[in-house]
Amino acid sequence: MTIKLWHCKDARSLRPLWALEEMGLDYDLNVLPFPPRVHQREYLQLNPLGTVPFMLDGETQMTESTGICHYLVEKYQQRQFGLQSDHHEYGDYLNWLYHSDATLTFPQTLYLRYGMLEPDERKQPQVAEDYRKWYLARLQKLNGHILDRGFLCDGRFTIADIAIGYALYLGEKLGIASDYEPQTQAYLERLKARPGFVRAAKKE
Ligand SMILES: N[C@@H](CCC(=O)N[C@@H](CS)C(=O)NCC(=O)O)C(=O)O
Repeated sequence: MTIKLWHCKDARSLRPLWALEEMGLDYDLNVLPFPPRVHQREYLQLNPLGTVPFMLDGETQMTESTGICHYLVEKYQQRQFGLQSDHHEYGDYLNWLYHSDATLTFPQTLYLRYGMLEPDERKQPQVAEDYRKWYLARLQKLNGHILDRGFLCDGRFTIADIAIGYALYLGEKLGIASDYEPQTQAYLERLKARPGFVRAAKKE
């Protein structure tokens, strides 16, 4: 049984795609036009949310990008990319995983929608600007943490770096990265230079 992943270029599905490449697991990739609920209506039969990622692994269906990365670590015993519950940084590791989407990607989607995707008459420049600033302010925790570290947890690369790194990468795609602090920009560059990231980006 091969893992199947549905993905759109530069979308949050890049998190599990990157994780699969780092882990060297077999998978089938389906790349969809964005947004799939408009350009690929039949996708809604598979995933009624119409969002990416969607992952199928046997009977397991998942729609949360960071949750899929966590699943892959545990299900496929990819322990070198995660932390176990008896590790003293385990709480920190989980916090970064949840932080990645609930705190960082969330304000970016409002910036993207009301600053870029909506037709001109529905654009909301004030909302876009407020959520751009909101996102940059929420980077405060990362900015401090990464000052004297190469990676987020345990001094090594884990899926926490994939989850947070993707949020930084999306910010770059949205043109917000010029406001990143130097240590945060350097962290993003380190992550993008990884062969696993380069392979994932090519598969898009
Ligand atoms: N919390 C989910 C969000 C998934 C999501 O909203 N994905 C966006 C792309 S980044 C999407 O598919 N949008 C298309 C739409 O809303 O129709 C995750 O982290 O995977």
